[in-house]
Amino acid sequence: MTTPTITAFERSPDRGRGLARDMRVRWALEEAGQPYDVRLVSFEQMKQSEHLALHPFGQIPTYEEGDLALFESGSIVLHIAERHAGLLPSDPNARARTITWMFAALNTVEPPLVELTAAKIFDRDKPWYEQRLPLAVERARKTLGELSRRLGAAQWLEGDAFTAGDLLMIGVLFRAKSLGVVDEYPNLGAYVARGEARPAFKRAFEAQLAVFVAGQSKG
Ligand code: GTB
Repeated sequence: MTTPTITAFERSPDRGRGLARDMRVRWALEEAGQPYDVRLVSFEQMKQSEHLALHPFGQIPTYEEGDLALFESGSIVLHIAERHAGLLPSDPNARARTITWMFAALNTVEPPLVELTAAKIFDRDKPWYEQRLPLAVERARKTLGELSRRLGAAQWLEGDAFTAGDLLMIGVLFRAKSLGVVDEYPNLGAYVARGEARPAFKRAFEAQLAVFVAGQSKG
C-alpha cells in the first residue's frame, strides 16, 4: 500500500493538545500500524486552490493515498478501518453496529459538545451569553447522560472489543474534556481514559504535539 499523506495544522491553535481533528486520523493509522506522512498547512494555504481541490471546505484533515483523496475525518477513519484489521469487527452485524456508533459519535454526540464549546468560548462577550450557556450545557448533558446509560459498565461500545466506533466516540469526548461535562459521568471519564491509555493513542498524541514543539523552536 502507498504510504498515505494526511494534512494537519502547521500551527495548531490548541498548542498541540490533540484537539484538532487530524488527531483521530493519526490515532486510526497508529491502531492500524500504518505508517503515514504529514503535510503541514497554514490557515492561508488551506484556503488556496491546491488545498481546496482536496478539501472543498478548506479544512484539515485530508488523506491522500495513491490516486485517492479524502476529506472528513469520519470518512477517513472508516476508510482506514475497512482496509486494515482490528478496527471493524468481521461479523456483519457487529460491523454495522460499529459504523452506527461512528455516525453517532459525529452526528449525535459531537454537535452538542461543539455547541457548548462555542457557547463557552466564542460567545462569552455576547449579550445573550447568560441565556445561551445553560441551554447548551443542558443539551450536552442530555446526550452524554444517554451515552453513559448505554455504555454502562462495558469496557467499549461493542463490549470487550475496541472498534472504530470507540475511536471516534473517545476522540469526540476527549476534545470536550475541558468543558467539564464529560467527567460528570464517571463511566464516560473512565472510558476516555481507557482510550488515552492505548499505545496507539499515545503515539498519535505525541506526533501531533511534536509538530507544535518543533514550531515553537522555529519561533
Ligand atoms: N467535519 C470535518 C471533519 O470531521 O473532518 C471538520 C474538519 C474541521 O473542523 N477542521 C478544522 C479546520 O480545518 C480543524 S479541527 N479549521 C480551519 C478552518 O475551518 O478554517 C477543529 C479545531 C480547530 C482548532 C482547535 N483548537 O485549536 O483547539 C480545535 C479544533
